[in-house]
Amino acid sequence: MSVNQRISNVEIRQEHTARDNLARLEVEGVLGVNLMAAPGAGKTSLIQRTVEVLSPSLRIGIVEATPSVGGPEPLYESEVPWVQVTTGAAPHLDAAMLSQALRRIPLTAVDILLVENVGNLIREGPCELGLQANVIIASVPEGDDKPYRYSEIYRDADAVILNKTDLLGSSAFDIEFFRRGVELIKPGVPVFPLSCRTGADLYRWIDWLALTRKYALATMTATSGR
Ligand SMILES: Nc1nc2c(ncn2[C@@H]2O[C@H](COP(=O)(O)OP(=O)(O)O)[C@@H](O)[C@H]2O)c(=O)[nH]1
Ligand SMILES: [Mg+2]
Repeated sequence: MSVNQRISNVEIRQEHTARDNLARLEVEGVLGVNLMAAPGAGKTSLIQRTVEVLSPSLRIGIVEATPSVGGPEPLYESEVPWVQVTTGAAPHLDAAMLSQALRRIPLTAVDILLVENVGNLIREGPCELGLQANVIIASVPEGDDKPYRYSEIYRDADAVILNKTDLLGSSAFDIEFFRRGVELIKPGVPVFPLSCRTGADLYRWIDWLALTRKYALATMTATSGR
């Protein structure tokens, strides 16, 4: 078997597993959201804020992918279903790892599953997980050129968050340049500048998430005939 064939077999298996993951989420009426960002952009902070605002009216579950075990975890209230997955040398969480995590999360007690992917902006290997939405979190200290430099991953985005807007005044970040970059790569994708630290404009992300869950649920119900 050639190397190319082996690669494509892995991709086929991953795609199969991704579809299976999606089916498991949909049967339980769960919206799965893949949060992608560079390390330190604010994935964990955004999840914490989202839990604070939405729980318990919408029940959040969390999968946190980290390259290695350890750190001052868990970072969430004990009643929030939370599973940590160690990815080792893999650049991203993959469908098989997510599949294992889904077995450890009580999906019947979850409305929105937030998946904190490994901090990495390089799109590498089969990245399809079987989640319904991809969200990229950029942050002001990283600079305003990220959409131009990491266009592959921005192409996958259903929404883009610009975190740490509390630092805008003290940096040379040009928010219009950033927005133009996102628009160039993925026309029409919503951009939500906010601050997890101060809570400023957080509601735009929360509204989008709740609405996306509502539409996803309507689609799931229509397809499953429930
Ligand atoms: N100034 C500022 N710092 C933030 C904000 N959100 C997160 N941080 C800080 O950025 C660091 C990394 O945040 P974290 O959520 O752990 O990022 P992650 O690696 O993407 O999960 C922490 O020290 C946070 O306190 C924000 O809106 N403003
Ligand atoms: Mg984190």
